[in-house]
Amino acid sequence: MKLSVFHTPELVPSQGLADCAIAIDILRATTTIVTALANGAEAVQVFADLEILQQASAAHPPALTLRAAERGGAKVAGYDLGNSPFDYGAEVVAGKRIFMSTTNGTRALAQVQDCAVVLAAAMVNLGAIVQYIQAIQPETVWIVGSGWQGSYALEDTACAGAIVDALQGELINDEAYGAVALYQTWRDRLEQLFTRASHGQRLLGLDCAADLAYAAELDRFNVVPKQVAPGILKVVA
Ligand code: 3SL
Repeated sequence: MKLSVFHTPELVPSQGLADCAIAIDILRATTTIVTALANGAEAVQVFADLEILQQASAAHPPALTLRAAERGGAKVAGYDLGNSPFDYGAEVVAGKRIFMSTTNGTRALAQVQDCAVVLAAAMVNLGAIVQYIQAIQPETVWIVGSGWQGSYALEDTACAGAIVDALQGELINDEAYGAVALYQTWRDRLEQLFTRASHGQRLLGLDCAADLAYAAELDRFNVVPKQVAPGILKVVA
């Protein structure tokens, strides 16, 4: 198994596709997507653009629809949900389709949506993702961090490193080695790492300390979000 890590969606090769792509946005989009699906959401459908989200969600039965949007860490006015995993309890999301747009995480998913298998990973479902990859044995795997507006994010790379570390495949690029080293250095202090990260600092400024602790928790859920149609993620049966 050939494992490549890309720190941001912009660094994903423009030529060729991987057999499997894993998108990561620890703070907080993929942590929240995993939570929504674990709590019974029918699907999460992701959009880079809010206008397209509005059009697509208008065609879905209103009683089964929730609109979620975040910009700059805050919920966008007029939307049902923001991007905190604490917004996505079973009493809110069960049976609903979440139409979601976030600053970076949904862009990472969009960037790899043509790969044969597309998954969303976070620390909260790390073990489930590793087990799934081990079961399907793709030849090439891209692990893609969302970063923050085109730049590197420590927390996404730490999760990428945890996945590479567990899979023990062939490391294809320097980023994969760097990611493993970062994870091995911080594996017992992930919450501290997230607190030092620039986006962690941004979220602390928005009073989201609990979200950082939540995102650092390993294996809270045994759930694998998988793309079933472009931009639509459901739980792997
Ligand atoms: O950039 C994103 O996709 C978000 O996860 C950012 S935030 O954590 O909601 O600020």
